[in-house]
Amino acid sequence: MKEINIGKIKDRFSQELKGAKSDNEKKKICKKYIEDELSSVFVLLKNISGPKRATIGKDANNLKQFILEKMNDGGEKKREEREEMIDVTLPGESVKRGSIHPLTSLQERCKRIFANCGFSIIDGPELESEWYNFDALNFKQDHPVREMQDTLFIKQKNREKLSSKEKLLMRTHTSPVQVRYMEKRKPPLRIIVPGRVFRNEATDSSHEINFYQIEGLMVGKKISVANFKAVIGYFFRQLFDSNIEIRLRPSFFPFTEPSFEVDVSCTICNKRGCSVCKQTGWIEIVGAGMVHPNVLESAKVDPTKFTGFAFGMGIDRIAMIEHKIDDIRLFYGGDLRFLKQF
Ligand code: FA5
Repeated sequence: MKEINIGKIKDRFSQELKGAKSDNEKKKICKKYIEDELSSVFVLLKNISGPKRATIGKDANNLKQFILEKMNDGGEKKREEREEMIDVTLPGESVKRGSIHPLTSLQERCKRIFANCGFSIIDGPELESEWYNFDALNFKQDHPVREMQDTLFIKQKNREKLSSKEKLLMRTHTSPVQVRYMEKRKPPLRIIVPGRVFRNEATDSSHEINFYQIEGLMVGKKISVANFKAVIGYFFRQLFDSNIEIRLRPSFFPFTEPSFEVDVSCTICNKRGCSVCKQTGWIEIVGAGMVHPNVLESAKVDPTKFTGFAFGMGIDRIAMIEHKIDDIRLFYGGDLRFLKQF
């Protein structure tokens, strides 16, 4: 009986395949080896017995697998080539457009309203000194009133030996810019200061550790609470529709005397009470008052000649009222499903 040598068949196959000039020719060779050569090997195998039959059978099957893989090679390559081709007739991918963050657009609108009443827009540093954030604003050293605003202090070497002008913190409000500005410019003056502020406090639906304020300051001769009421009333009428109600409540700030807070009726629950307004029907938006004489003096402004009002309003809270958003944390979560709505 003719000796079966699978190794030799494989060599012949490889040799022939090398000489093939096209995919078609390659396919034909593969087919020939599977259908003719290997088929006759399998027929011959029937007459062999014992371990020899098992070895040849295994080798023949491996060769069949090898030839089948070679046969698919051409097709595989073609598919890859097809995938690499660029179909210029396909429609292009649409570019996803971003949108302006609701807090940014609200801040821009607020700036425009105040600018229309003659207020200049001023900037100040977020990394502030204890002097401007507290001392110059009549927050007495070691007085519990400093705890009104939980502060993020900056770690500094030998901090206890530094003066309050050198000790650094993240500003807790935009009010330090009042003093910074009055040191440089003399009254009459009208400014607003939009900016980011930081507080070391627990967050909830209406409190964040990082939020935005707009500070307002108007100083001149005979400036009174009546001027403040007129300005803030005008501002809210411009910003909201007339359904919004506003109320002034007496309050306390070390840097204003008298001091008050401005509340706006809660649009989220229509004054029925909800988690945002803490069931009161009102949301506190603005802290304000007549600039304390000590603050004017800190900024070298003569309190016997000039008076003024100041206010600080929370932009985030206004945005919540405007868009009926019941959790301040949504502004900072970066969830595009939320942000895309604006
Ligand atoms: C102040 O920050 C004073 N500097 C305001 C001021 C300025 C008073 C000038 C007098 C003269 P207050 O801590 O109340 O005050 O904050 C002012 C406003 O910021 C609040 O009415 C509220 O709208 C907003 N606000 C305060 N804390 C938070 C917070 N954790 N998250 C979001 N908004 C806040």
